[in-house]
Amino acid sequence: MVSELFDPDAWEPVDDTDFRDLTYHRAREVGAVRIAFDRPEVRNAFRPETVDELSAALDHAKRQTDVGCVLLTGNGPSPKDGGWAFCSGGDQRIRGDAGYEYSEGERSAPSERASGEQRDPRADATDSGTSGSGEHATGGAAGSGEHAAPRLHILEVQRQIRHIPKPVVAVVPGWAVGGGHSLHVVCDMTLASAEHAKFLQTDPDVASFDAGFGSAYLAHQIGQKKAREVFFLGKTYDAEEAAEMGMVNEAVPHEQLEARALEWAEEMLDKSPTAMRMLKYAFNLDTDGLVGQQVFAGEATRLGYMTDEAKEGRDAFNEGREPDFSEFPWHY
Ligand code: S0N
Repeated sequence: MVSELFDPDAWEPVDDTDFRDLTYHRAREVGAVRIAFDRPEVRNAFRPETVDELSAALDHAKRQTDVGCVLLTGNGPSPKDGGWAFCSGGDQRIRGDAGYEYSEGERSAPSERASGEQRDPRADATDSGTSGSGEHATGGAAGSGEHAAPRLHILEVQRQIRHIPKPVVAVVPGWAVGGGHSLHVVCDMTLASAEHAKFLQTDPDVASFDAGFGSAYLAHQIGQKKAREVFFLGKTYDAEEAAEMGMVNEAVPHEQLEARALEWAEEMLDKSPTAMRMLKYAFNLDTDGLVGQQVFAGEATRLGYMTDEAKEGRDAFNEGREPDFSEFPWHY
């Protein structure tokens, strides 16, 4: 069983992956993928290997041109006590002095497994356009020994979620806590179980602090006073309260959570991919500064390249002649 809320008729596993801390499926009828934390016995806490796999799955999803939506969720319930979780943040049991520690001897190659190809990790840095943001965290560092260093790379995954050119929906069946709370914050939208979802920031209790999107962007969503309350008081909010605050889009009966998420995906898949991509990057722009502008501009460049005007510029150069732009209007 993948998860009690998982419908095996709606999904099939993505073939070329062998994740340990995640499950990764593609919808049979819709261009959507489902990425799920699969450590329910620890409320889906992430360790470095989990983050590597999540990064690889997102990178894989990014590259599927017939996939228009990513659902990010947590499998459950816990076999130990029946508790539900989206994600409870960094696994505190393996937190070292300089980050989260890999297991002894861990040398997984999730990005290569996910993409089904042997890929030079440096290739990402030269990806064209914005969909190759060069930020996927695994770096395909398999076998190189790079994994030996303690990591704090969930922040790189946050940037992947921001930059992947399609909506990412957090589907929250239970606890969203600490770094898990921050992950739901960075997702484009959040659906939450009316019965079991709980939102909690414990960062200052364990002396960690997401001083980026997890806090400052949260303040954009729910306001400064409320965001400070979330971190400074560490209150727990249910799905209805979180929806009222503006950090959850909809509270859904638990049993219907994943079906509703798939309906949302279907809804979005009917829309124009270009419009959706430009809108996502437009929404990001004001909070992402020059990086946001660069990402948006990359997509604008892609649109420009597709025009006859751009083709004339390219062809003139290749044919060794002066470009003739006279037939193209100065639109206003
Ligand atoms: C989630 C909570 C509230 C659930 O409480 P509940 O339902 O009472 O269950 P428990 O009995 O407490 O838990 C069940 C089992 O799960 C284990 N467990 C739960 N969470 C974790 C965890 N995060 N790490 C390891 N184990 C966990 C419990 O120990 C228990 O195990 P058993 O059955 O063996 O006793 C409650 O569990 C809770 O409060 N959990 C801790 C939440 C937390 O503090 N998380 C860490 C917060 N900080 C971060 O996530 C780091 C932030 C971050 O990502 C970041 C930010 C900036 C820069 C870098 C980073 C980075 O980390 O990379």
